[in-house]
Amino acid sequence: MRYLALVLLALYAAPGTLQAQTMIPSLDEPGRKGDLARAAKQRSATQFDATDEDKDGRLSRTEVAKHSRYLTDNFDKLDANKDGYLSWEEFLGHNRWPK
Ligand SMILES: [Ca+2]
Ligand SMILES: [Ca+2]
Repeated sequence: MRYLALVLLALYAAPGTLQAQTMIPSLDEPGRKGDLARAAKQRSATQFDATDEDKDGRLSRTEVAKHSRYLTDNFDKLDANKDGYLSWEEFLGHNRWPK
């Protein structure tokens, strides 16, 4: 489960090209693609919420360091607006799945 989420994250977080964005199925897409998107979003949300210990809706470097090697190693790359926190969208690497 965790592995799949990371693979999806790694795939989708790859340099945020327009193409990568459009490859992400939207949550209301019917059928298998939508099912996968909804399941992946659910898993991502669970991981995000578990990591967001102070529940301020964003992930600090400290929170990330306790929970994810991947996010720790890629923090600077993922922190698109360089505010020192990962938002839900930055965590996902796209903005097609509103939280
Ligand atoms: Ca937080
Ligand atoms: Ca940020």
